[in-house]
Amino acid sequence: MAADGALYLGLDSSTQSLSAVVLEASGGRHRAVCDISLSFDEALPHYGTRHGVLPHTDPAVAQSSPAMWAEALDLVFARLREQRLDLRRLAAISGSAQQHGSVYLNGGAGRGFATLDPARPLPVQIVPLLSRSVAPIWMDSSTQAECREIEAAAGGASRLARHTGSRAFERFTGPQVRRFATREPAAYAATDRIHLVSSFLASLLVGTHAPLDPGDAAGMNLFDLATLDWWMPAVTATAPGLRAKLPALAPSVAIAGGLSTYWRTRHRLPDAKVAVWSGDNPSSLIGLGLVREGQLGVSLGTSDTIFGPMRTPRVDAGGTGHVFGAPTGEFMGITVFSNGSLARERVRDRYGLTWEGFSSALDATPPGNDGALMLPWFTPEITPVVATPGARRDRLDEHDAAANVRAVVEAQTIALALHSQWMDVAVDVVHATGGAAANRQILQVLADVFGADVRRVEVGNAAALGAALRALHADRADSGAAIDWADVIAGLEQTPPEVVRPNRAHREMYRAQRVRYAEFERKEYARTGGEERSVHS
Ligand code: XUL
Repeated sequence: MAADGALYLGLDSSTQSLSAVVLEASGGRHRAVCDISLSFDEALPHYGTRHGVLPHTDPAVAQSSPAMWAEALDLVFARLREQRLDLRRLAAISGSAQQHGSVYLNGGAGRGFATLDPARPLPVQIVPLLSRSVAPIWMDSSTQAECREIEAAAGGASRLARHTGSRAFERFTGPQVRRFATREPAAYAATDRIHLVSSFLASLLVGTHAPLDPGDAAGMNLFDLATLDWWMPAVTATAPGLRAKLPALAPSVAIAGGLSTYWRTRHRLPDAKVAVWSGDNPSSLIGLGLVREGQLGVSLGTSDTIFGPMRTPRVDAGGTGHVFGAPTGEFMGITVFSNGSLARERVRDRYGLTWEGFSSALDATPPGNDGALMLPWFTPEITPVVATPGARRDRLDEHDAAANVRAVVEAQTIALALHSQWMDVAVDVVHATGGAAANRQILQVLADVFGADVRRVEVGNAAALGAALRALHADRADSGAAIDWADVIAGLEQTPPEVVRPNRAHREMYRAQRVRYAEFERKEYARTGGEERSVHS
């Protein structure tokens, strides 16, 4: 058992901000005592990012700054010191970061990490260690050619997906590395180590090259989910000499090291353990309390996302889903839809409604919408891949505001169910989060379509909270007092979630509606420019 009053810090370096959540453990329970966030654009304007991204003339290119992430880490510790926390009680730290982004370091990095001078600012010490000043991030879509080349060289999209959990995706690290190696061969040759954002930040904390966990490594198109090691056919297909430049791998529960002198001296911190970092999606899984197969998470935000633990790494033959490692040591499936809030807002605005009006429209219309259907592709969609935007309607009057509101909500929910079928999970509960989860009528549709209880889980920052819980879990395991993930989640003090139960009759009706929707989607997809990206090819 850790001493009562022990503190656990979880960090999350997302696209736009760095967040920190501190948990205090006491009597087998733990509660959040601090939750802060700093926006890169606002706190560090000298890097010139917009929403955390560096400006670029090519709209397909999205890059950010490793020096900025490092400076933010320093700044967040300075902010934590202002929080009236007794940081001498800090037992362990873990973290997560936006997935897929890569940081390129030269041969001096190992020694550089070990000898950071607490008297000097971090960025000026980090810049000389970089072999590439910028880091490509997950919003980049410039690597179409590299994706095709890697798939071809690794034996096809299907084989790549079977091993790594995903066909080649533009934003994944492997295609990004290939582009860099091809376009800037000298800088690639000068690269000694390629970190993900998560392992780069963990390395700064421990003062040595930190390992990658299976959660984040699986976002690279390089990692074999079956062997939990690099998959050499993909590594070889990606870039010359790449194997030697990849970080070590370690289970999510591993301790990467202790907090280095830089942090202990500069921020007067104790010799806290640093647990291996992970990607923000695996970390959010924990933050939302999803630790066993059967639980699903649905995040209704800018994009809609469905994800959940899987005992074994089953992959999506449809080519849109991903499998990552889960912090529990098992796996997680995830499917992302680009038409989330954007589509809901389009419908709301088109009919001049407020959100209250949107809810009233749902109340005023029958579940199943008298058979009216919509395909909610207001902007280009990624699940399924639809390049030509525009909503499609079947037996739905475009002028009927209420029916269109119900149609968009039912369409999005049925799409969530259809495109998560590949995970092959018997769903017993759905944890819903994100802005639109505040709408009870939407949660009812979710419960009816999935035939499962829906719990509305509202946490400030799920990824940072998940990282703090991971720090606690790793510390206990390292101290010889391991606790089950279910107990870690049960021990978290939270306001009890709102629970919405499914209606049996509606569930039956939605089963039939789902078959019609799938048929409509298949037909429209084929007719109006679905892009052929199945891994069956
Ligand atoms: C997941 C993905 C995003 C980033 C955002 O595949 O690209 O969710 O992790 O932070």
